Amino acid sequence: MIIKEVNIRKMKMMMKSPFTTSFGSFQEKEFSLIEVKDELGNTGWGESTAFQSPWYNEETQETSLHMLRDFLIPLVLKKEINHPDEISKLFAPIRKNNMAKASLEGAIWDVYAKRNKLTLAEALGGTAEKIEVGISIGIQNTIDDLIELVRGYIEEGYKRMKVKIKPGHDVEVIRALRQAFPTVPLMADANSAYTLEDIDLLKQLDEFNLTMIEQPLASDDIIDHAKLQKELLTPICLDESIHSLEDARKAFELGSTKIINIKIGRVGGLTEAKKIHDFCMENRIPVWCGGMLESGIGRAHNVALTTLPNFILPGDTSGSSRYWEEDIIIPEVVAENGYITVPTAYGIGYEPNLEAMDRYTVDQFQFKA
Ligand code: OSB
Ligand code: MG
Repeated sequence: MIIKEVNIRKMKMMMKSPFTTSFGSFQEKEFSLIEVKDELGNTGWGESTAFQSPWYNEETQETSLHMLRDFLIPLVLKKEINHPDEISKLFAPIRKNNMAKASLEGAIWDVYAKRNKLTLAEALGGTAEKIEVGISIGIQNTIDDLIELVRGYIEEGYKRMKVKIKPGHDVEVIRALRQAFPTVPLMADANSAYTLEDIDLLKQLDEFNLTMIEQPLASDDIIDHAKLQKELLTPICLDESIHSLEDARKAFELGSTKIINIKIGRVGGLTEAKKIHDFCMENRIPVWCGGMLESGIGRAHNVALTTLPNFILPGDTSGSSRYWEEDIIIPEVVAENGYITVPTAYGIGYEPNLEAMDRYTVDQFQFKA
Protein backbone atom coordinates (compact mmCIF):
# COMPACT_ATOMS: atom_id res chain seq x y z
CA MET A 1 0.00 0.00 0.00
CA ILE A 2 1.29 3.45 -0.88
CA ILE A 3 -0.10 6.61 0.72
CA LYS A 4 -0.43 9.16 -2.10
CA GLU A 5 -2.23 11.96 -0.33
CA VAL A 6 -3.04 13.21 3.17
CA ASN A 7 -5.60 15.90 3.94
CA ILE A 8 -6.04 17.58 7.29
CA ARG A 9 -9.20 19.41 8.27
CA LYS A 10 -9.24 21.70 11.29
CA MET A 11 -12.70 21.31 12.78
CA LYS A 12 -14.83 23.30 15.18
CA MET A 13 -18.04 21.77 16.54
CA MET A 14 -20.32 22.87 19.36
CA MET A 15 -21.31 20.19 21.86
CA LYS A 16 -24.92 20.04 23.09
CA SER A 17 -23.82 20.93 26.60
CA PRO A 18 -20.60 21.98 28.31
CA PHE A 19 -18.35 19.22 29.67
CA THR A 20 -16.83 19.95 33.08
CA THR A 21 -13.97 18.07 34.72
CA SER A 22 -11.70 18.83 37.68
CA PHE A 23 -9.75 21.02 35.20
CA GLY A 24 -12.52 23.22 33.90
CA SER A 25 -15.28 23.40 31.37
CA PHE A 26 -15.70 23.67 27.60
CA GLN A 27 -18.46 23.34 25.03
CA GLU A 28 -16.80 24.23 21.73
CA LYS A 29 -14.65 21.40 20.47
CA GLU A 30 -11.72 22.03 18.13
CA PHE A 31 -9.96 18.99 16.71
CA SER A 32 -8.49 17.71 13.44
CA LEU A 33 -9.58 15.07 10.96
CA ILE A 34 -7.05 13.22 8.83
CA GLU A 35 -7.97 11.76 5.46
CA VAL A 36 -5.50 9.51 3.63
CA LYS A 37 -5.71 8.18 0.08
CA ASP A 38 -3.86 5.14 -1.25
CA GLU A 39 -2.68 4.37 -4.79
CA LEU A 40 -5.89 2.42 -5.54
CA GLY A 41 -8.22 5.28 -4.62
CA ASN A 42 -9.24 4.02 -1.17
CA THR A 43 -9.85 6.69 1.47
CA GLY A 44 -9.33 6.33 5.21
CA TRP A 45 -10.19 8.63 8.11
CA GLY A 46 -8.66 9.36 11.49
CA GLU A 47 -9.29 11.92 14.24
CA SER A 48 -6.82 13.73 16.47
CA THR A 49 -8.16 13.78 20.03
CA ALA A 50 -5.85 16.60 21.17
CA PHE A 51 -7.85 19.42 22.76
CA GLN A 52 -7.39 23.18 22.28
CA SER A 53 -5.34 23.53 25.44
CA PRO A 54 -2.96 21.03 27.06
CA TRP A 55 -4.97 20.24 30.22
CA TYR A 56 -5.48 16.52 29.63
CA ASN A 57 -2.02 15.84 28.24
CA GLU A 58 0.76 17.93 26.70
CA GLU A 59 -0.72 18.00 23.20
CA THR A 60 -2.98 20.61 21.63
CA GLN A 61 -4.71 20.82 18.28
CA GLU A 62 -1.92 23.12 17.08
CA THR A 63 0.94 20.86 18.25
CA SER A 64 -0.84 17.95 16.63
CA LEU A 65 -0.97 19.86 13.31
CA HIS A 66 2.69 20.81 13.63
CA MET A 67 3.77 17.22 14.29
CA LEU A 68 1.69 15.91 11.41
CA ARG A 69 2.77 18.49 8.87
CA ASP A 70 6.46 18.73 9.72
CA PHE A 71 7.32 15.22 10.93
CA LEU A 72 4.73 12.47 10.65
CA ILE A 73 3.17 12.92 7.21
CA PRO A 74 6.60 13.07 5.50
CA LEU A 75 7.41 9.70 7.11
CA VAL A 76 4.47 7.91 5.47
CA LEU A 77 4.01 9.64 2.08
CA LYS A 78 5.28 7.47 -0.80
CA LYS A 79 6.48 4.67 1.53
CA GLU A 80 5.52 1.10 0.72
CA ILE A 81 3.53 -0.06 3.75
CA ASN A 82 2.39 -3.67 4.05
CA HIS A 83 0.57 -3.46 7.35
CA PRO A 84 -0.45 -0.59 9.69
CA ASP A 85 1.60 -2.20 12.48
CA GLU A 86 4.64 -0.82 10.61
CA ILE A 87 3.55 2.77 11.23
CA SER A 88 4.53 2.81 14.90
CA LYS A 89 8.04 1.72 13.84
CA LEU A 90 8.22 4.54 11.29
CA PHE A 91 7.15 6.97 14.02
CA ALA A 92 9.49 5.57 16.68
CA PRO A 93 12.22 8.25 16.19
CA ILE A 94 9.68 10.87 17.23
CA ARG A 95 9.06 11.10 20.95
CA LYS A 96 5.53 11.08 22.38
CA ASN A 97 2.99 13.30 20.58
CA ASN A 98 0.82 10.20 20.70
CA MET A 99 -2.44 11.83 19.63
CA ALA A 100 -0.87 13.24 16.47
CA LYS A 101 0.60 9.81 15.69
CA ALA A 102 -2.65 7.99 16.41
CA SER A 103 -4.69 10.24 14.11
CA LEU A 104 -2.58 9.40 11.05
CA GLU A 105 -2.07 5.75 12.00
CA GLY A 106 -5.85 5.40 12.48
CA ALA A 107 -6.57 6.74 8.98
CA ILE A 108 -4.06 4.23 7.57
CA TRP A 109 -5.72 1.37 9.50
CA ASP A 110 -9.01 2.40 7.88
CA VAL A 111 -7.49 2.34 4.37
CA TYR A 112 -5.79 -1.00 5.08
CA ALA A 113 -9.09 -2.55 6.21
CA LYS A 114 -10.96 -1.19 3.18
CA ARG A 115 -8.46 -2.42 0.62
CA ASN A 116 -8.50 -5.85 2.23
CA LYS A 117 -12.32 -5.90 2.36
CA LEU A 118 -12.39 -6.15 6.14
CA THR A 119 -14.20 -4.17 8.79
CA LEU A 120 -11.75 -2.27 11.00
CA ALA A 121 -12.89 -4.53 13.85
CA GLU A 122 -11.96 -7.63 11.81
CA ALA A 123 -8.62 -6.11 10.78
CA LEU A 124 -7.83 -5.65 14.48
CA GLY A 125 -8.94 -9.19 15.34
CA GLY A 126 -12.15 -8.18 17.09
CA THR A 127 -15.18 -10.43 17.02
CA ALA A 128 -17.98 -8.79 19.06
CA GLU A 129 -21.08 -7.91 17.01
CA LYS A 130 -22.29 -5.42 19.58
CA ILE A 131 -20.51 -3.63 22.41
CA GLU A 132 -21.74 -2.63 25.85
CA VAL A 133 -21.38 1.06 26.62
CA GLY A 134 -21.66 3.44 29.55
CA ILE A 135 -21.66 7.18 29.92
CA SER A 136 -19.29 9.76 31.38
CA ILE A 137 -21.00 12.70 33.04
CA GLY A 138 -19.22 15.97 33.74
CA ILE A 139 -19.52 17.97 36.94
CA GLN A 140 -23.01 19.52 37.30
CA ASN A 141 -24.14 22.65 39.15
CA THR A 142 -26.14 20.77 41.76
CA ILE A 143 -26.40 17.21 43.03
CA ASP A 144 -30.09 17.20 42.05
CA ASP A 145 -29.18 18.07 38.45
CA LEU A 146 -26.71 15.20 38.44
CA ILE A 147 -29.25 12.74 39.86
CA GLU A 148 -31.80 13.68 37.20
CA LEU A 149 -29.20 13.30 34.42
CA VAL A 150 -28.14 9.89 35.73
CA ARG A 151 -31.79 8.83 35.98
CA GLY A 152 -32.28 9.69 32.30
CA TYR A 153 -29.18 7.76 31.19
CA ILE A 154 -30.23 4.73 33.24
CA GLU A 155 -33.62 4.88 31.52
CA GLU A 156 -31.86 5.04 28.14
CA GLY A 157 -30.15 1.78 29.14
CA TYR A 158 -26.51 2.87 29.50
CA LYS A 159 -24.67 0.08 31.29
CA ARG A 160 -22.60 2.06 33.77
CA MET A 161 -22.46 5.60 35.07
CA LYS A 162 -19.16 7.44 35.42
CA VAL A 163 -19.17 10.77 37.20
CA LYS A 164 -16.39 13.29 37.55
CA ILE A 165 -15.19 14.20 41.02
CA LYS A 166 -12.83 16.86 42.39
CA PRO A 167 -11.91 18.07 45.89
CA GLY A 168 -15.03 19.52 47.50
CA HIS A 169 -17.23 17.62 45.08
CA ASP A 170 -16.71 13.95 45.90
CA VAL A 171 -17.95 11.93 48.90
CA GLU A 172 -21.22 13.88 49.20
CA VAL A 173 -21.94 13.51 45.50
CA ILE A 174 -21.22 9.78 45.40
CA ARG A 175 -23.23 9.20 48.60
CA ALA A 176 -26.26 10.96 47.09
CA LEU A 177 -25.97 8.99 43.86
CA ARG A 178 -25.63 5.69 45.69
CA GLN A 179 -28.67 6.49 47.80
CA ALA A 180 -30.71 7.33 44.70
CA PHE A 181 -29.45 4.34 42.67
CA PRO A 182 -28.38 1.57 45.07
CA THR A 183 -27.41 -1.02 42.45
CA VAL A 184 -26.35 0.84 39.29
CA PRO A 185 -22.75 0.17 38.21
CA LEU A 186 -21.10 3.44 39.26
CA MET A 187 -17.55 4.80 39.06
CA ALA A 188 -15.76 8.10 39.69
CA ASP A 189 -13.11 9.85 37.57
CA ALA A 190 -10.88 12.43 39.30
CA ASN A 191 -8.67 13.40 36.33
CA SER A 192 -5.70 13.55 38.73
CA ALA A 193 -7.22 16.03 41.18
CA TYR A 194 -5.93 14.42 44.42
CA THR A 195 -2.66 13.64 46.19
CA LEU A 196 -1.66 11.05 48.79
CA GLU A 197 -2.62 13.60 51.44
CA ASP A 198 -6.24 12.91 50.50
CA ILE A 199 -5.96 9.23 51.36
CA ASP A 200 -8.51 9.35 54.21
CA LEU A 201 -11.01 11.12 52.03
CA LEU A 202 -10.53 8.66 49.16
CA LYS A 203 -10.97 5.76 51.59
CA GLN A 204 -14.44 7.08 52.42
CA LEU A 205 -15.46 6.19 48.86
CA ASP A 206 -14.94 2.50 49.65
CA GLU A 207 -18.38 2.19 51.24
CA PHE A 208 -20.20 2.99 47.97
CA ASN A 209 -19.26 -0.12 46.02
CA LEU A 210 -17.78 1.76 43.08
CA THR A 211 -16.64 -0.40 40.15
CA MET A 212 -13.45 1.64 40.18
CA ILE A 213 -11.91 5.05 40.77
CA GLU A 214 -10.21 6.48 37.68
CA GLN A 215 -6.91 8.39 37.85
CA PRO A 216 -7.19 9.82 41.37
CA LEU A 217 -3.55 11.03 41.54
CA ALA A 218 -1.08 12.91 39.34
CA SER A 219 -1.28 12.44 35.60
CA ASP A 220 2.32 11.22 35.37
CA ASP A 221 2.32 9.05 38.48
CA ILE A 222 2.45 5.29 38.97
CA ILE A 223 4.29 5.17 42.32
CA ASP A 224 1.79 6.95 44.57
CA HIS A 225 -1.09 5.12 42.91
CA ALA A 226 0.50 1.86 44.08
CA LYS A 227 0.66 3.23 47.64
CA LEU A 228 -2.94 4.38 47.42
CA GLN A 229 -4.18 1.07 46.00
CA LYS A 230 -2.77 -0.76 49.04
CA GLU A 231 -5.06 1.35 51.26
CA LEU A 232 -8.19 1.24 49.09
CA LEU A 233 -10.73 -1.52 48.51
CA THR A 234 -12.02 0.26 45.39
CA PRO A 235 -9.98 -0.78 42.33
CA ILE A 236 -7.89 1.98 40.76
CA CYS A 237 -8.12 2.40 36.99
CA LEU A 238 -5.38 4.43 35.30
CA ASP A 239 -6.14 6.75 32.40
CA GLU A 240 -3.70 9.70 32.02
CA SER A 241 -0.68 7.74 33.35
CA ILE A 242 -0.68 5.07 30.62
CA HIS A 243 0.91 5.99 27.27
CA SER A 244 2.25 2.65 26.11
CA LEU A 245 2.47 -1.08 26.68
CA GLU A 246 5.59 -0.44 28.78
CA ASP A 247 3.66 1.95 31.04
CA ALA A 248 0.90 -0.63 31.42
CA ARG A 249 3.38 -3.36 32.32
CA LYS A 250 5.15 -1.19 34.92
CA ALA A 251 1.91 0.01 36.49
CA PHE A 252 0.66 -3.57 36.73
CA GLU A 253 3.92 -4.85 38.23
CA LEU A 254 3.91 -2.09 40.83
CA GLY A 255 0.27 -2.71 41.74
CA SER A 256 -0.74 0.82 40.71
CA THR A 257 -3.77 -0.22 38.70
CA LYS A 258 -6.26 -3.09 38.56
CA ILE A 259 -8.13 -1.94 35.46
CA ILE A 260 -6.93 0.06 32.45
CA ASN A 261 -8.77 2.67 30.41
CA ILE A 262 -7.41 2.43 26.85
CA LYS A 263 -7.63 5.56 24.72
CA ILE A 264 -6.31 5.17 21.19
CA GLY A 265 -4.96 8.74 21.04
CA ARG A 266 -3.24 8.68 24.41
CA VAL A 267 -1.31 5.48 23.58
CA GLY A 268 -0.28 6.52 20.06
CA GLY A 269 -2.62 4.44 17.95
CA LEU A 270 -4.52 1.22 17.38
CA THR A 271 -1.42 -0.98 17.17
CA GLU A 272 -0.25 0.07 20.67
CA ALA A 273 -3.83 -0.07 21.98
CA LYS A 274 -4.07 -3.68 20.81
CA LYS A 275 -0.73 -4.53 22.45
CA ILE A 276 -1.95 -3.12 25.76
CA HIS A 277 -5.19 -5.04 25.34
CA ASP A 278 -3.30 -8.31 24.73
CA PHE A 279 -0.97 -7.79 27.69
CA CYS A 280 -3.92 -7.05 29.97
CA MET A 281 -5.79 -10.11 28.73
CA GLU A 282 -2.81 -12.37 29.50
CA ASN A 283 -2.56 -10.86 32.97
CA ARG A 284 -6.31 -10.80 33.69
CA ILE A 285 -6.52 -7.02 33.87
CA PRO A 286 -9.94 -5.91 32.57
CA VAL A 287 -9.87 -3.01 30.11
CA TRP A 288 -12.43 -0.58 28.71
CA CYS A 289 -12.33 2.02 25.99
CA GLY A 290 -12.10 5.63 27.13
CA GLY A 291 -13.41 8.62 25.22
CA MET A 292 -12.26 12.12 24.29
CA LEU A 293 -15.65 13.54 23.29
CA GLU A 294 -14.92 12.44 19.73
CA SER A 295 -16.79 13.20 16.56
CA GLY A 296 -18.15 10.22 14.64
CA ILE A 297 -14.77 9.46 13.04
CA GLY A 298 -12.92 8.92 16.32
CA ARG A 299 -16.02 7.29 17.80
CA ALA A 300 -16.04 4.71 14.98
CA HIS A 301 -12.43 3.80 15.80
CA ASN A 302 -13.40 3.35 19.46
CA VAL A 303 -16.28 1.05 18.49
CA ALA A 304 -13.96 -1.12 16.38
CA LEU A 305 -11.31 -1.39 19.11
CA THR A 306 -13.93 -2.34 21.71
CA THR A 307 -14.76 -5.53 19.76
CA LEU A 308 -11.54 -7.13 21.09
CA PRO A 309 -12.28 -9.80 23.72
CA ASN A 310 -10.77 -8.23 26.85
CA PHE A 311 -12.95 -5.11 26.64
CA ILE A 312 -15.11 -6.63 29.33
CA LEU A 313 -16.19 -3.44 31.09
CA PRO A 314 -18.55 -0.92 29.42
CA GLY A 315 -16.62 2.04 28.00
CA ASP A 316 -17.26 5.76 27.48
CA THR A 317 -18.27 5.43 23.80
CA SER A 318 -21.83 6.74 24.02
CA GLY A 319 -24.05 7.41 20.99
CA SER A 320 -23.40 10.46 18.76
CA SER A 321 -26.60 12.18 19.93
CA ARG A 322 -25.28 12.42 23.51
CA TYR A 323 -22.71 14.97 22.26
CA TRP A 324 -23.82 16.41 18.91
CA GLU A 325 -26.94 17.93 17.34
CA GLU A 326 -25.54 16.52 14.12
CA ASP A 327 -22.57 14.17 13.79
CA ILE A 328 -20.32 14.07 10.71
CA ILE A 329 -20.82 10.41 9.78
CA ILE A 330 -23.65 8.42 8.19
CA PRO A 331 -25.25 6.72 9.94
CA GLU A 332 -24.51 8.28 13.31
CA VAL A 333 -23.34 6.03 16.16
CA VAL A 334 -26.46 4.82 17.93
CA ALA A 335 -26.53 3.34 21.43
CA GLU A 336 -29.67 1.31 22.03
CA ASN A 337 -30.38 0.02 25.50
CA GLY A 338 -26.66 0.41 26.29
CA TYR A 339 -25.39 -1.43 23.21
CA ILE A 340 -23.81 -0.19 20.00
CA THR A 341 -24.15 -2.56 17.06
CA VAL A 342 -20.79 -2.87 15.33
CA PRO A 343 -21.10 -1.75 11.69
CA THR A 344 -20.51 -4.31 8.94
CA ALA A 345 -19.29 -2.03 6.14
CA TYR A 346 -15.55 -2.20 5.40
CA GLY A 347 -13.11 0.00 7.29
CA ILE A 348 -14.50 2.17 10.07
CA GLY A 349 -17.96 1.17 8.82
CA TYR A 350 -19.52 4.64 8.71
CA GLU A 351 -19.42 7.04 5.76
CA PRO A 352 -18.14 10.58 6.27
CA ASN A 353 -20.97 13.10 5.90
CA LEU A 354 -18.93 15.47 3.73
CA GLU A 355 -21.65 18.07 3.50
CA ALA A 356 -21.88 18.32 7.30
CA MET A 357 -18.10 18.07 7.65
CA ASP A 358 -17.63 21.06 5.33
CA ARG A 359 -19.86 23.18 7.55
CA TYR A 360 -17.65 22.53 10.59
CA THR A 361 -14.32 22.81 8.76
CA VAL A 362 -12.38 25.99 9.56
CA ASP A 363 -9.17 25.25 7.63
CA GLN A 364 -7.74 22.55 5.35
CA PHE A 365 -4.26 21.41 4.33
CA GLN A 366 -3.29 19.03 1.58
CA PHE A 367 -0.09 16.95 1.26
CA LYS A 368 0.71 14.96 -1.88
CA ALA A 369 3.44 12.52 -2.74
O1 OSB B 1 -10.85 11.49 31.70
O2 OSB B 1 -11.92 10.10 30.53
C1 OSB B 1 -11.57 11.26 30.75
C2 OSB B 1 -13.36 13.68 28.39
C3 OSB B 1 -12.32 14.50 28.06
C4 OSB B 1 -11.07 14.27 28.59
C5 OSB B 1 -10.87 13.24 29.50
C6 OSB B 1 -11.91 12.39 29.83
C7 OSB B 1 -13.19 12.63 29.29
C8 OSB B 1 -14.37 11.85 29.62
C9 OSB B 1 -15.48 11.81 28.62
O3 OSB B 1 -14.51 11.28 30.65
C10 OSB B 1 -15.41 10.65 27.71
C11 OSB B 1 -16.38 10.75 26.55
O4 OSB B 1 -17.59 10.78 26.78
O5 OSB B 1 -15.92 10.80 25.39
MG1 MG C 1 -10.44 9.69 32.67
